[in-house]
Amino acid sequence: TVTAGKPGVPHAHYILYYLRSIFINNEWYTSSKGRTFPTFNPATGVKICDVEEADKEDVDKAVEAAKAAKHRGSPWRRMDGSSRGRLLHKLADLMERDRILLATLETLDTGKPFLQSFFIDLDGSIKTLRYYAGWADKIHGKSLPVDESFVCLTKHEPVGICGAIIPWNFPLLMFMWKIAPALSCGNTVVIKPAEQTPLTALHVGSLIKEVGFPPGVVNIVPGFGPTAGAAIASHMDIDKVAFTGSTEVGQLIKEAAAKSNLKRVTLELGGKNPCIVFADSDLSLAVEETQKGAFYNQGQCCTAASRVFVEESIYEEFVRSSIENAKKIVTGDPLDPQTSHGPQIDRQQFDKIMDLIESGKKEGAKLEYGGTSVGEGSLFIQPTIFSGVKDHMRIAKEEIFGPVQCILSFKSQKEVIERANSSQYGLVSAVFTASMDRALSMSAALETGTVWINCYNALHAQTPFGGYKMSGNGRELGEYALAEYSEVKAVTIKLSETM
Ligand code: TXE
Repeated sequence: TVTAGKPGVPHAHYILYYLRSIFINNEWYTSSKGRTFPTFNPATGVKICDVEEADKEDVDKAVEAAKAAKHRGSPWRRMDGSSRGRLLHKLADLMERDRILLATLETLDTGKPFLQSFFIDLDGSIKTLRYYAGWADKIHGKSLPVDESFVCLTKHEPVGICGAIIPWNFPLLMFMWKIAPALSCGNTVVIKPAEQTPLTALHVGSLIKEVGFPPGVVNIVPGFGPTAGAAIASHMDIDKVAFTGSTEVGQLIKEAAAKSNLKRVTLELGGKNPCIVFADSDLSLAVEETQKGAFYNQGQCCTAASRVFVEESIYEEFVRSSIENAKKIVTGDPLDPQTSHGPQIDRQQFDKIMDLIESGKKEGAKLEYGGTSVGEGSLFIQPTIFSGVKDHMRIAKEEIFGPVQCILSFKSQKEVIERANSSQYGLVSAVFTASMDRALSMSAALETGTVWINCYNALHAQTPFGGYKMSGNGRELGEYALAEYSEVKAVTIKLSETM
């Protein structure tokens, strides 16, 4: 065991100490296999530090801690909802206190521009905590009118131990999307950050301890997917697993859940999201929003606007304006406040994106802008625009997860609905039009969990988020997420006499 002193306001030595460790029972542990793994700054390729690598044994230890923390009579189990809410608010307060530190760590570990980390990731994370803090004492069942002389009450109880496996594109935000509703409902958590980006999660571990969450309520196991991740998915004592990542791994998670203890599963997977721009739309708004959708976070978003369908009559003008708009993007050092575009996360993702760009060129799409990497050996890819994209091309079908905007043209509303829906994915879509009538018919026709009208990436803690089809199962955020983290118990009482 590594015992760290009282955190207080974090200072450099303390941070370097705990950032390397596994967080179980509010203590810092070394890896039971004695292994570490490096985490790199993708903007420079320089190693930031080595982190203790959790494997199955460490996951088992974390699950034991989570089990003890939710046991009958434990402080967490006996805690009032309002007190749980206060702890979540206090965690949000400490994240506000450490906002610069967390945003800097997030930028170092992911390569995303600092101002985006500071304003978007931190803001979303803090708001998610506060939103679910508010719910903690408002989660309740119903009294049901049943036949004959019975009274039936429903109670919403925690599911138990919730496993969470999260990706590297929004490490802090995904951490909060998972733990905030889970804790609000009274569960305990074992969470695995992505191997590329463990650092902000570990700093949050120190804040969880400082806030005073009882030991074992949140346990953080940095490590790899096939080892620590698979151990969570197949654990017999984990009651639910929430996963965000690739569709392929989502399928493995569901299989592992089925083959172990039939734990509940929620999945937030890939997307190939259609944006439909009608000729009557505000063109500059549509250009700006669809491009933000395509390039935000270097295109590494499950919500990426990766199929932009533009009505034929405005197609050329739209492509021209998109190119002009892309010229304003500033690629560079993510810590520089001027920068709006950083590197991809790692070589594997970089190679996948470059391969798809090459396929676009080979299959006959017109490369209008970008299309190459920036500098020898770096992980930066220029924002890239293809026009003349056809539905059968790989870039129109596969999730690119990089800064590549594919612009297609369409003639009629009926046709574009068919084409937008002909995908295995169904995460988000967007419609740009001046007609609310058309916007509403389109929102009914599109097979996606979210439809944005005249906006893009408009995510709120209050609004449910999740996918149709192979984009996932279940919903995160909003009141809907509470159902994913609660069991419903029916208590039926026989009355001795009816009044
Ligand atoms: O994802 P993985 P990768 C998509 C995107 C990207 C592709 C591959 O298209 O190019 O997936 O990215 C853990 N059992 N998205 O390889 O592998 C892993 O350690 C249990 C979309 O990074 O799915 C990490 O914590 N867990 C996406 C998490 O799964 C396993 C975000 C995600 O990694 C595991 C990221 C296993 N067998 C990628 N294997 C989104 N929806 O936003 C891996 N993991």
